[in-house]
Amino acid sequence: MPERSAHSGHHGVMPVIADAPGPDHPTAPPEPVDPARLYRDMAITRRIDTEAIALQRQGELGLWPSLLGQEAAQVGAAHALQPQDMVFPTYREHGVAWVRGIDPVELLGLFRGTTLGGWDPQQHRMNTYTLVIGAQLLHAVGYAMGIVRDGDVGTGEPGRDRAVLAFLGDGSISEGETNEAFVWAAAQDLPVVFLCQNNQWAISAPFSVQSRVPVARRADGFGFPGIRVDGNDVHAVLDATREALERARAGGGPTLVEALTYRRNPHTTSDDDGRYRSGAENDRWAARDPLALALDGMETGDGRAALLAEVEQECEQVAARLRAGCRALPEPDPAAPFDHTFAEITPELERQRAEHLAFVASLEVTP
Ligand SMILES: Cc1ncc(C[n+]2csc(CCOP(=O)(O)OP(=O)(O)O)c2C)c(N)n1
Repeated sequence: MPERSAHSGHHGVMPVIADAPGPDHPTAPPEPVDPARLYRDMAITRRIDTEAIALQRQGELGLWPSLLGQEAAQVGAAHALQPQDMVFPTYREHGVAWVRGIDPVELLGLFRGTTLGGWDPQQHRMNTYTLVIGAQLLHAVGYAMGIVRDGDVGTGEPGRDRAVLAFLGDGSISEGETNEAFVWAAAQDLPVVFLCQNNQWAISAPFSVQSRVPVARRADGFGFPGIRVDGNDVHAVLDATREALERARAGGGPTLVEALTYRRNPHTTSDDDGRYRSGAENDRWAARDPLALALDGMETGDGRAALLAEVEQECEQVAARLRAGCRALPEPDPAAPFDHTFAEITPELERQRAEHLAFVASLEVTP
């Protein structure tokens, strides 16, 4: 498999938005990412998604938000990260979690109702999912302020300068929190990259009712660069996000990257998208499948056949682990939510906890 040469940026950038300026400080040329690695991560991400949908259908999960079609946007963006960077996801970033080294079994707990989190955010430098639209962007901005106060921006020391990558959906741009986060990031020149996966639907609300201009153009009004890329082209997303993160680490402030893509499955397994969109639209996007596009750019022949066989085997292993791991997820301790509310529990919470535990105990079936 030939190494793809390092991209200098702008590959697949869509011709809508003025380009962002280059990094304020020169940085070392980025390491090329092996296209085979990108394909593998996208294929495994898709398999995690498909398997989780099957688990939901079998009653093992209450709900699953599918990412079908958004693999390139997520895997491309995640590969732009340095280990020391921090990620703030929504609830659909399964591909980012995979690249960040999170065991996919840990993604399932939230949707099985056994945990409110699932993994250690510090260990993986990726916060847990949030279901509240836009909330994570204020957390991201707060975290970026912390990075500045720690002096970890613009030092030029590799491994020290850090940035935040915060994910949002197109529906999120209508939220107050999102706009507050943009204002604050701009006002303080914070090291944060906002990555909007514009999958064109906020459940049943089409993008046209959210905005009269493309997402990326909104950045202009806040005073930082906005870049729109083909979100189904993994290399385009990687290049744009890498450039934006490098600028952020170097002290060049925030960027909004819009990855234009499409969610080909319903919003979640509880949604019926046949009620609000056409199969023809879905077909048009299926023809621009991110995995197929990534393969198109690679060499054909024995190398490709070997890669596909290897990836397929790995997908099978991940899927088997997911099935077994899901059923083995531990039942939550009913006292846990009380234990994590305050550093010290209050008398009122103590009373509520006792009442709650007595109620849970009353539900237990005695032989
Ligand atoms: C503050 C808030 N308002 C409303 C909702 C209900 N809700 C859940 S998902 C969603 C649509 C989100 O769309 P988008 O931001 O485009 O993300 P996507 O699901 O398409 O990835 C809404 C309105 C919510 N979870 N939080």
